Amino acid sequence: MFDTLTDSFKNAIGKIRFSDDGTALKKATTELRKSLLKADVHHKVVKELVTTVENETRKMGIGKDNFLRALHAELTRILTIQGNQGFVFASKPPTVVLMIGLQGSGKTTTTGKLAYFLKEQKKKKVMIVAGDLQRLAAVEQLNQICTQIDVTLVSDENAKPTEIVKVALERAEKELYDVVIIDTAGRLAIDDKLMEELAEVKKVANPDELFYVADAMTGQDAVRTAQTFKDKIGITGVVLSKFDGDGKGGISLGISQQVGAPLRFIGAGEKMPDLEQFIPERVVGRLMGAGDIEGLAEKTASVIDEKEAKRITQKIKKGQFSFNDFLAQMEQMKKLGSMKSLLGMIPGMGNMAKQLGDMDLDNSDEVKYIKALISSMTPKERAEPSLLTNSRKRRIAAGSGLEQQHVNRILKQFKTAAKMAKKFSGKNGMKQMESMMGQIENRGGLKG
Ligand SMILES: Nc1nc2c(ncn2[C@@H]2O[C@H](COP(=O)(O)OP(=O)(O)O)[C@@H](O)[C@H]2O)c(=O)[nH]1
Ligand SMILES: [Mg+2]
Repeated sequence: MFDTLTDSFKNAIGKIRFSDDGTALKKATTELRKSLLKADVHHKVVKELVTTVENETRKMGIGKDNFLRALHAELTRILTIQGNQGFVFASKPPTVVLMIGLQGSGKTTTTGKLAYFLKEQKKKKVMIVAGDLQRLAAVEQLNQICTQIDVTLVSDENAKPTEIVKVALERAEKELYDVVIIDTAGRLAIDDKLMEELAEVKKVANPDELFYVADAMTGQDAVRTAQTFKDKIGITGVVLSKFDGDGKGGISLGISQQVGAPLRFIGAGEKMPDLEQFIPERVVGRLMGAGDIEGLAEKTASVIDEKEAKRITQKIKKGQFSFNDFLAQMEQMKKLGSMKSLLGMIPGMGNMAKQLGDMDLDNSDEVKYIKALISSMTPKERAEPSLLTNSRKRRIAAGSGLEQQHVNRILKQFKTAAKMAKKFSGKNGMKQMESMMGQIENRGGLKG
């Protein structure tokens, strides 16, 4: 997710080889400045960061460790803006969130993602309110999202946004909702009449949070527009959407400072799980190549049922991993969002994530074939892969519409995977895994 930025820092750090070497420090800061600018970090932010890092390193004594220390401190400082971090619940529920921003910035999608995050990871009762009633399509879009993630939607195409909000809040209070997220109408550009309407909605909603959704692809434009929203309505947090489309990611470093409100979430994909909390401390770790173990643990723990995970681990250890377990695992993986974003959180795996690209578990052909194959098996066959004789394989091939050879290949892969899993679940499993990954990376086996 922060590949380009992480590379920038790595390159700069690499320039400092010896202690007390002023020329090396100059080289490092020049490299840092150049690559940050190239990554689209705002020039003022770059200047401040580079100057501070240089001065602080000199003060502490030139050397790699002190350079790293100074960089760490400065990154933390520029990312930490006064205000809430991550998602903060109001002392008295429901926590009311108003989503604002330009049309097409990703408000509606982010509304759904945020609801999904709160429901799945924080186990909260969430309501979404359709405050964008200008377009029928907008309500329909929210309808689809809410059905998909199973969250209550309050909407009424014949009422004014302020009326809907009033009704929704009364209901939220009565039915003990934890969070109410209000999606609002888009504006193509700053428009006085719509701003007034938004101000009215704000008055009625009395929100705990005003999240400004900025499209990362529009870069500095998003930041400039934020200022107007801030002056006219107010902003308590920024959500950066479409971060997956912004190859450089530099905007994430400057936006909190520039808008004067903390960056709270990053959206990196069109699917509901593609939203991550932006916690400065953790992000700095990732930027400096140390991974985000806390973030990963949080994300995994919320979707993986602990008991189920234990059960599966036991089965793997005994070599009893079945097709049913495989399907269950696939479902859990899907909830975790893209593989790529997960890999990026593991220390040292950032490079691999970059090479891997996006593995789409929903739409990959291979996954579709495997599912077709498994659904053509009898329950007994699913539970006991060793039952699969040649005649059974022929029947399954016919049933799933796959070639016999293809069926054989998938089954063989499955067997190998189950064996590997068994091996890795043993005592030195993690070590073996690491050495294997190392080999792959060294060979460049994942490139292309
Ligand atoms: N790739 C990608 N697309 C996104 C993301 N967030 C939103 N979109 C897409 O951007 C378009 C506009 O989003 P929408 O939520 O309707 O914007 P709104 O007008 O502000 O409500 C839609 O096609 C979304 O699927 C994201 O994080 N990544
Ligand atoms: Mg919308």
